[in-house]
Amino acid sequence: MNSAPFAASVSVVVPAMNEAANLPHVFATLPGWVDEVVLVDGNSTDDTVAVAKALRPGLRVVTQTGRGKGNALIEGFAAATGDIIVMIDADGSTDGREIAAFVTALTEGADFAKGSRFVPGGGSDDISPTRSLGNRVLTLITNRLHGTRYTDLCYGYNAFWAHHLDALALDCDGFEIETLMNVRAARAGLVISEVPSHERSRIHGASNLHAVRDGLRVLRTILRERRRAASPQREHASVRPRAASM
Ligand SMILES: Nc1nc2c(ncn2[C@@H]2O[C@H](COP(=O)(O)OP(=O)(O)O)[C@@H](O)[C@H]2O)c(=O)[nH]1
Ligand SMILES: [Mg+2]
Repeated sequence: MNSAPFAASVSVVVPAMNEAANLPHVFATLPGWVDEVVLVDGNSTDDTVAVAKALRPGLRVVTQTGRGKGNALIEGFAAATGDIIVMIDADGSTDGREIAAFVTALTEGADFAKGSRFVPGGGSDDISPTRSLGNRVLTLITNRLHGTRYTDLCYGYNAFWAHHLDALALDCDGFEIETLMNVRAARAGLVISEVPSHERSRIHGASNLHAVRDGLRVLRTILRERRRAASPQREHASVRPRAASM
C-alpha cells in the first residue's frame, strides 16, 4: 500500500451520469493512497466511461442495473472491496482532498462520517436558496423524528466502514439515498461524526435533482423510516460534532 497514511484500505465510489467533462477535475483531486475507485455509470450517453478509464488505469466500472443515484450507490457499495467506503460526486462539487478528513474521523472511532456544509469549516458554492431552505426543513424534521442532531441531511459526501453496510440495509433508488443512510445509521446506533465539507459548484452540465420532486421523496423516506422504527425500541445515535481542524 505504498505511502498510505491509513492502515485501513479505502474505496471511493463515484456515481456518474454524463460527467465526462468533469471527471478529469474530480479524479485529479483523489489522494494517491486511495486503494480503489469504483465508478458507477448511469448508462451515460457521453464518453464518461472511456474518459474515466483513460484517466485511471485500474478503475473499476459498474454499470448500474436500475435507475437513480441511490441505485447507483447501492450497486457501487456492493462492488467495493475496501475496509472503508467513501462516496463522492462526479460533477466537481465534492473535493477528493477532503477524503483524508473523512477517513480520519472513521479511524478515530466513528462508524459513519457524514459530510456537513453547515458546521464551521464547511460551506457551499453550489446550493441554491430553495434547496438550502428545503434541506434545512428536512434536516429539522429528521432531527425531531429520529432523535438526531444533524446539521445537513441531503449531502452526497459521506464515508463509512464497509462492514456496516448490512446494518444500513440500503434499499432506495433516487436522491433520497443520503437521507436513508443518515436515518438508518442513527437507528442502527452507529457512532456518527459530522465532518466539515466545502461543496463546490458543479463544473460542467446541470444537476439531475428536481427540488420539489426529490424533496418529497426525501420527506416520504423520513416519514416511512419513522413508522418503521415505531414498533420496536431502537437505539438513537448521538451525533458527535467534529471540532477537527479543516
Ligand atoms: N450512476 C448514476 N449517477 C447519477 C444519477 N443521478 C445523479 N448521478 C450522479 O450523482 C452525482 C450528484 O448528482 P447531481 O445531478 O449533481 O445532483 P446534485 O448534486 O444533488 O445537484 C453526480 O455525480 C451525478 O452524475 C443516476 O441516475 N445514476
Ligand atoms: Mg451536483
